Amino acid sequence: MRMTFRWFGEGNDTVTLDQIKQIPGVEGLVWSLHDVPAGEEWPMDKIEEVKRQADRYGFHLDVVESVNVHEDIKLGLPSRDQYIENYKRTIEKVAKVGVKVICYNFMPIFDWLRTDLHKAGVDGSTALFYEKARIHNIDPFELVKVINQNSALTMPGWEPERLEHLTSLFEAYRGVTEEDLWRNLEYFLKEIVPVAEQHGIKMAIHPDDPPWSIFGLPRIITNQDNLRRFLKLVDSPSNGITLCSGSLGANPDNDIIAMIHEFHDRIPFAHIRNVRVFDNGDFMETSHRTQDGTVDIAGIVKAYYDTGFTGYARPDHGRHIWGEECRPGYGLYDRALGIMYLWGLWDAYAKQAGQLYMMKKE
Ligand code: DNO
Ligand code: MN
Repeated sequence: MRMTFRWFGEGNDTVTLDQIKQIPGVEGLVWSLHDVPAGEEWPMDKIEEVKRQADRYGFHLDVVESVNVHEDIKLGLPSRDQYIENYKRTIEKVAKVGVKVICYNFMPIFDWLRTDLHKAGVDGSTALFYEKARIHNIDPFELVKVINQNSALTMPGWEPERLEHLTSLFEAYRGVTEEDLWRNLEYFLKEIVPVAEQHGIKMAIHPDDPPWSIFGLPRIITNQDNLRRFLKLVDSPSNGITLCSGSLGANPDNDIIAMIHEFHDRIPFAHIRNVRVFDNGDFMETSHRTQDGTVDIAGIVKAYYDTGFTGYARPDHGRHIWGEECRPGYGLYDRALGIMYLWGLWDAYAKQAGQLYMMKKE
């Protein structure tokens, strides 16, 4: 397991590289060019700038999260070909700074969605929260109004200019079925996976979060059967999964341990985090500790250990603790605690197997 930490870039993150450097066992930054709109080719000078920053600290940039997919690709519009060409050029460019894995998602319109970014827990921390009934009762065409009235309902990772186009985006998706989305995903993969292969890069799709349809939009990367179908669309090591235990874990029917055992050679990147799912379908993000949520983190780390996982991992979201002000879900403290929990589990399994090696005396 090669530990990484997501960093949103200079001036775009409250967490500094000095701080990340002191978290035990973190080798690399999970990065992106967050100011380049989806669909555009990434400029080489901006990529090199991140590379220089990482080099100063000895961090690798092996994992990009995300190169976002333009909506026209997901919609299968004729204009997709130009956006796919741009995507290929971006793959070629990030390969030049050593990238090995590109995380992306194929969710229509929204990335992860929550109803409360600062829901208070009993211990005084706050965390991301999803109230199922609230989302399910919203008519998509009323959504823009709701967002304007209630800033708590936000779409992280969203550029404001896209929000303005929400109504027309919903119009565009009218009548787009899950099967259409599968077809459009297959078309995209058949174009880009060969380019990724040529550059030694593994594409790694992130599951839908939450893993079910919202606002009537199709969502397909949601469960074990669909992940199996996904991997068969293009049967190549460069067509892989970012296995996110928190996203998939929001549906208690998902057996993430079984997924690791079935798909282990196609998981180049692991997001490990816990959520607590309530009986009414609401869920709250928690600490990484197994007992704090409904996702068996200890079992998941064991499954990675037992399958000889050598890919990249990161703690996914964390709570906001000790008064930290940060990007929702992306503070320093709880993610650092999460990393130590993951290492604790991993090292205990390694020790048990007689494979935990100490530092050599100099
Ligand atoms: C949620 C996060 C996601 C992820 C993107 C990847 O679990 O990890 O926001 O970054 O979906 O494209
Ligand atoms: Mn994730």
